[in-house]
Amino acid sequence: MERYMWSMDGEAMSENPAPIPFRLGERVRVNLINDTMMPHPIHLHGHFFELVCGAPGNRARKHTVNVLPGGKVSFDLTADAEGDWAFHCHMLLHMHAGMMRVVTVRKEEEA
Ligand SMILES: [Cu+2]
Repeated sequence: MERYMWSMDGEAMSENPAPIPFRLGERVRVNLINDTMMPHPIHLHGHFFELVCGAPGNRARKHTVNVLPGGKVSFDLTADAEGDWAFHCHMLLHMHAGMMRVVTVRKEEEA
C-alpha cells in the first residue's frame, strides 16, 4: 500500500490535520466523494447517520457506508454525542495509510 496515498478531504491523519468540528446538536450533511479506483467503507464512530436517498422518514440508518469507486454518498446526522470520534475508512490498510480524521463534537461555546 506504500505506493498509494490515502487521505480524507485531502489530508492524511499522519499530517495531523485539524479535527472536523461539529457543534453539539447540529444537523450536519456530509458528502463523501470517492475519487479513487477502490471502494471505501467509511465509518463514523459515536453516531448513526441517515443516508440521503429515498423518502425522508424511510432513510437507512447506518454507521458505515461503502462508497464505490467514482461514487458519491451523502448522509445527514445529528451531532448528539459530545466528544472526539474516529472517522475513517474501514479497510485497515487504508486507515493506517492516512484515511482517517477526527470529528469533534463540542458545545457551541467550546467549539
Ligand atoms: Cu478505503
